[in-house]
Amino acid sequence: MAGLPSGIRHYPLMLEPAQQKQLLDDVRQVVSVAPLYTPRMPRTGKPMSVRMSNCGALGWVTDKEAGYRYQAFHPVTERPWPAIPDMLIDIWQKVSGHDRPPEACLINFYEDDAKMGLHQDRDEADFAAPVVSVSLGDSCLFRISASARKGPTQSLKLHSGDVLVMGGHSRLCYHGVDRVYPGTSTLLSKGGRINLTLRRVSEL
Ligand code: MD3
Ligand code: FE
Repeated sequence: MAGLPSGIRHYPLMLEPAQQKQLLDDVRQVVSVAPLYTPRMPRTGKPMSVRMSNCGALGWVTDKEAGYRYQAFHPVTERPWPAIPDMLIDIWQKVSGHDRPPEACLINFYEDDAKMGLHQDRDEADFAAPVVSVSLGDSCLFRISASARKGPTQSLKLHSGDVLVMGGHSRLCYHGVDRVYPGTSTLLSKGGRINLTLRRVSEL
């Protein structure tokens, strides 16, 4: 396959190491209020290997009983999500090409053996807005399909400080994380990978 699917943009090392450290501090502050929890698949209740939290007006959550959804409060503490850190709002303004600020920021934490199966992101009412993703910590092997159908895929390594923007035709492409590469970053002293995804959820 030649190049990335149209509408996807990769900004390698958009954040320099000092900015990565600042953003990591911000994320630590968020998860001190809104702790990482283990999400569960709809119906089966099978735990995901990635642990999650959120910041912003809305957060993406999943559990056995009610499945995938956005809600304004943490599923365990039942407290509202903390605000999205300014650095992430600035990144969204630089790269999204969208007038309105992000409503949701999903925080995914991958330990050495965590992965995320191929899926589409379609729990948002507004597919006109892109999804903006920021990676911190260990590198990973990311995989994305060529179109909004299951079919040929291509792989891309994502490293700490990389930003990925999925807009236009790429917004509904299947994608996932096949593996994390332990020991590839010193940002997190105990290792692991953090991915932050910024989104619009509601229309207009
Ligand atoms: C391509 N997260 O949270 S980020 C997710 O690295 C998710 O944690 C992965 O997939 C992670 O839903 C991938 C990059 C990403 C995010 C959203 C996309 C790629 C995307 C939406 C459409 C197409
Ligand atoms: Fe996704």
